[in-house]
This record gives sequence, structure tokens and C-alpha cells, in this order.
Amino acid sequence: MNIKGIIFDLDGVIVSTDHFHYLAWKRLADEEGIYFDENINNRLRGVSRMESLEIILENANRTYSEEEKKELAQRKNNYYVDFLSNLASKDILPNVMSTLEALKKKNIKIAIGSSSKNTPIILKMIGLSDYFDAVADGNDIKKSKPDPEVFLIACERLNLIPKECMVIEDAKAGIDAARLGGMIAVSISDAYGYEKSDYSLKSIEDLLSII
Ligand code: B16
Ligand code: MG
Repeated sequence: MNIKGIIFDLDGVIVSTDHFHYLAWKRLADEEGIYFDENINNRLRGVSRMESLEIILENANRTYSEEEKKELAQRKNNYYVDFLSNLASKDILPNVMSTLEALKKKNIKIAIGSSSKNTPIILKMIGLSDYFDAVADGNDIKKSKPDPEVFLIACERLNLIPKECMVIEDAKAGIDAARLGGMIAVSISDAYGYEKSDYSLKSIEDLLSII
């Protein structure tokens, strides 16, 4: 392998904002009387806000107009941003910073590839706005994971080609996206052991032993 760049998913890989997404959707679903649980939440990992809403509405007992859907998505995002209010660098997941520092020392470029439109505020709150060599996020794309668009943009912004890049993901949709984009797909956390992964990591620092 000649890996020159590593693209990290944000939510669930760098920081545990995935739990706040769950809490925000759960609050919205409860208000609307829609069944929602952790298993349904796992289907939302890496999936855009509006597509996530469509998955939640599979359990609704009425249909919602496009206007209502926009309001629901906005309401959920307001709850989510409220939950983020105390987010800080202490919330970066264990061993992430030491792994990123080790990659920098090896001259491996690092990027973020996230479906989240909240990526810029999250990076700011955890103190990593200027840390990565490139960032591609939900504001840059038309199609979210499993479409490879966000990773292809990250790769281009690193001035690399897909086969020189590795993607680290906690979402099956993200692993599918990495494979479709022609990158090495590495799963962790919720996606650990997913059969489409090229590698699965028990812990982020194990990355250093596979590159
Ligand atoms: P937002 P990632 C994804 O981030 C989340 O995993 C997913 O649950 C969320 O719906 C999506 O971002 C959009 O987030 O509502 O903030 O734009 O895992 O790709 O970093
Ligand atoms: Mg994720």
C-alpha cells in the first residue's frame, strides 16, 4: 500500500456527536409520536439530514408535506445544535489526537469527509478548524454517503487520487462510499467487522499498524 492521505469521517470517528444526533432525533420523534430507537438511529449514520428524516418517517402514521418535512428537519437541527453547546476539545475521542499527530509526522495528509452541514462549527468548537489539510462536508455535496462525492472532493482537495487515500468510517454507508470512490475502506466502532471493509480497527491508533 502506498497511502498518502487519510480521510476521517467526523461524527462517530473524531468526536461522539453521533449521540447528540440520536438525542435530537429522539426528541423530535417523541414530539411527533413516531417510534424511534437506537437500531433505527444506526441507519442514520453518515446519511444526510433530509434522508435521515425520511427513514424516521417510515414509522409515522401519517404523511408529511414537503413544508412540514423542512420544519421537522429544522427543528431537529435546532435541538442538535443546542446539544452541541458545550462541545469542546475534551470531547475528541480517545487516542484521536495522538494518532493524527503520528500521521502528520509520517507526512501523511489528513482530511475530514463528513455528511454534516454542521462540520465547520463542530471543528471550531473542538479547536481543529485549521488542523486538517482538507475538509469536505455536507455543505459541499449534492449526494450523501453511500455516494462517494464527499470523499472524492476531500481527495481532490488533498491533491491525491482515490487509490492513494484511505477512509476511516463508523458508518456502513461510509464504507460503501469509500469503496465506490476507489479508496481503501477502514471501519471502526459501529461499522467494525462490516464485510465490505478492507480493514476493521478496534481502536483508532491501530491505524498506525496498517499503513
Ligand atoms: P447534519 P458524518 C453525518 O456525519 C452523521 O453521521 C449523520 O447522522 C447526520 O445525519 C449527517 O452527518 C448530517 O448531519 O444534520 O449536521 O448536516 O458521520 O458523515 O460525519
Ligand atoms: Mg460517522
